[in-house]
Amino acid sequence: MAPDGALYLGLDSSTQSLSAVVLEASGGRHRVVCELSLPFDKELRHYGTRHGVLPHSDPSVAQSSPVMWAEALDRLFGRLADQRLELARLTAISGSAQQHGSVYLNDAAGRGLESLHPGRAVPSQIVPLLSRPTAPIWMDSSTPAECREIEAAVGGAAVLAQHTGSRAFERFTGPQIRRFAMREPAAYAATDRIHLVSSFLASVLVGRHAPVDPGDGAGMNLMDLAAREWWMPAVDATAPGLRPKLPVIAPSSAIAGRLSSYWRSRFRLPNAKVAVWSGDNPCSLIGLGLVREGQLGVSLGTSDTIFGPMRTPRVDPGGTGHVFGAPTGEFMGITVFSNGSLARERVRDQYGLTWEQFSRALEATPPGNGGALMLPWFVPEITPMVATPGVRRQGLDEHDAAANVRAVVEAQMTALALHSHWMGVQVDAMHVTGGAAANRQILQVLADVFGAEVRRVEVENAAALGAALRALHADRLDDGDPLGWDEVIAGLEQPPPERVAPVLLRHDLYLAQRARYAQFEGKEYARAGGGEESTRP
Ligand code: XUL
Repeated sequence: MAPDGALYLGLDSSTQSLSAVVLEASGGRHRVVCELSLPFDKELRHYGTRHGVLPHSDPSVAQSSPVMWAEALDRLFGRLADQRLELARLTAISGSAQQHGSVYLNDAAGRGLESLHPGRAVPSQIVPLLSRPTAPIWMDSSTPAECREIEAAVGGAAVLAQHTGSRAFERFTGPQIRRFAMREPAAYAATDRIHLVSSFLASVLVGRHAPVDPGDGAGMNLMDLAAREWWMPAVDATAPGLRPKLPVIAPSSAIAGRLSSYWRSRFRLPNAKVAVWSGDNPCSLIGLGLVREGQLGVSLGTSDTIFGPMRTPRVDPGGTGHVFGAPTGEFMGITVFSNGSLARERVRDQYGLTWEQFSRALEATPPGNGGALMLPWFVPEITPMVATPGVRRQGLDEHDAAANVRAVVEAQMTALALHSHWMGVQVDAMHVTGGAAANRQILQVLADVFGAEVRRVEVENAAALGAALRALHADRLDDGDPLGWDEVIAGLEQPPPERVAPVLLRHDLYLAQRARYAQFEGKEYARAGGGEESTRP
């Protein structure tokens, strides 16, 4: 049992913001006592990001700034120190981060991280440690050639998927490393360590190179999923001399170190433990309380994702989904769509609507939309892979605002159902999080499309909450007083979730619509050049 009064901090460095959730333990239970968020565009304007991404002339390139992420950490700790939280009780910290993004450090980094000076803010001290000033992130789709090269070198997409959990994906770290190594060989040669966003930020906190966990490591196309070790055929196929540049892999419940003296002196923090960080999706799995196969989570955020625990890894034969490590030590299946809230916002803005009007438009239109369909590819899509964006409509009048609102939501929920079938999970209930989960009309469409009850937990940030729960779990394990994952989840004091029941008649209608949507998607995907799919597993 966690000591009474112990505080556990979960951080989430997502695409658009850095958030924190603080849990307090008491009488064997734990409850959220503080939630904070720091949006990058607004609070760190000097980096010039839009939705957390640096502007670039090539729409397929998406990069962000590792220095900005570190500065956000500095600011957030400043903000936490102002919360009257008695941070002397801070026992353990863990973190979550957007997956796949990579940070390139030179050989001064080991020493530099260790000796950050508490009298000077972090940015100027991080800049000299980078061998590449920017970090490619998950929205980048500039590496189709590198994907094909890596797949060919290991014996094909199916072989890569069998070992690493996914065929090669443009945003995955391996193809991104290959592009950098081939295009900027001198900078690559000057790179001593390549971190994920998660392991980079953990390193900044502990003052030395931190490990990667199997959850985030599986998003690299470089890790052997079963062995939880680097898979050398993929490492060799990716870039020359890559192996020594990769961090070690450690279980997500391991302790990476203690808060370095920089954080302790600058913010008067105790010698708190820092548990290994993970990706936002593995962390959301825990934040939503999903620790048993059969449970499914949906995150409606910048990206829309659908995921669930898996006892044993089952790879998607269609090649669109992924298998990652789960923080429980088992596995998780996941499918990611890049046209999440960005697509919903585009429709809202195109018709000059408020979110309130968007909801009313959903209410005012019939389920099934009179047969009208939309493929909501406002930005390059990951599932299915469509590099050149463009919205497609079938039987849908572009000038009809309400019908377009319903079409984008039905398309997204239908795509979630269509592309999660491979997980083979018998769905009992859907656990939903993310900004758009606040919209009851969207949840109703989700419930009707899946024919399952939808539960919305009130916590704003499931990934940060999951990270805080992981910190608690890792701390107990480290103290030789381990808690089972069921106990960790059951001990969380939370308001009961909002429940939305499916209307079964509508579910039948949506089943028929799903088949039509699949046909439309298949046709347009092929037209967009997706014929390459024949090379996929
Ligand atoms: C997962 C993915 C996204 C990012 C968003 O594969 O690409 O969900 O993790 O933060």
